[in-house]
Amino acid sequence: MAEASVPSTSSLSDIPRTQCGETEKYDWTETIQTHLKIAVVGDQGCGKTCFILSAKNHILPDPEEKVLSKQYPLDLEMPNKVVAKCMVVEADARDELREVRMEHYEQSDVFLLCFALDDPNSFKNITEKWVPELKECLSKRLGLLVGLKLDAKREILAERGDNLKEELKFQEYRECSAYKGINVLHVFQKAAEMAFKSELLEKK
Ligand SMILES: Nc1nc2c(ncn2[C@@H]2O[C@H](COP(=O)(O)OP(=O)(O)O)[C@@H](O)[C@H]2O)c(=O)[nH]1
Ligand SMILES: [Mg+2]
Repeated sequence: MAEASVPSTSSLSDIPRTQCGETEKYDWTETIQTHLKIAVVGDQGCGKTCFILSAKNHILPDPEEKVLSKQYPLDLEMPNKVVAKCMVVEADARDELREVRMEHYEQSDVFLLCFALDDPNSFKNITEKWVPELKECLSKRLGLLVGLKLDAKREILAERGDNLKEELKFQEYRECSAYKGINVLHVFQKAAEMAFKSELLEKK
């Protein structure tokens, strides 16, 4: 896989912030010359790396590849063939890396809070670990709740995901499978769309 081209975590300051708010207006007819920063958050093992790689390469990721806390440039095709240039960050879930995560959160425009649909513990940790950690940032920015591993034996019903989304006041709840390539790109496109539309709304 194209590992060599992935920037390391140490180059946080190299990542351009979203400049969408600086443009006069946004419509879906111009290429977006900006980097929207999307943070992917959730328990170790819930499938974050495969989820990102699946969106990036449109292929089945190698499950043996261990990639931690990396940043991935991702060009997303939006309506009217507009390209949204995104930087996707996988937050390393290890407890001792909280400070690094906080630095990423500060710079992120939208958060994908992920759990594995076959792992109730990762679902529980959305409420018990990740939302409390993200609290400050989430009150100001956008959050999507994402159920990963849709192809695996489901332990969390879609209804529970929907209910949690309502309870936590997230904008969306989506489910996808990196293994089967189901819905993965849609989740990122939704995140980008929400972010750009909210920038627009703030300016009104
Ligand atoms: N069934 C299934 N397993 C997955 C999927 N995505 C990842 N996995 C597996 O879940 C484990 C953890 O995946 P990984 O992406 O490294 O999780 P991370 O620690 O959150 O980055 C690996 O064994 C993957 O093969 C998926 O879409 N379906
Ligand atoms: Mg990972």
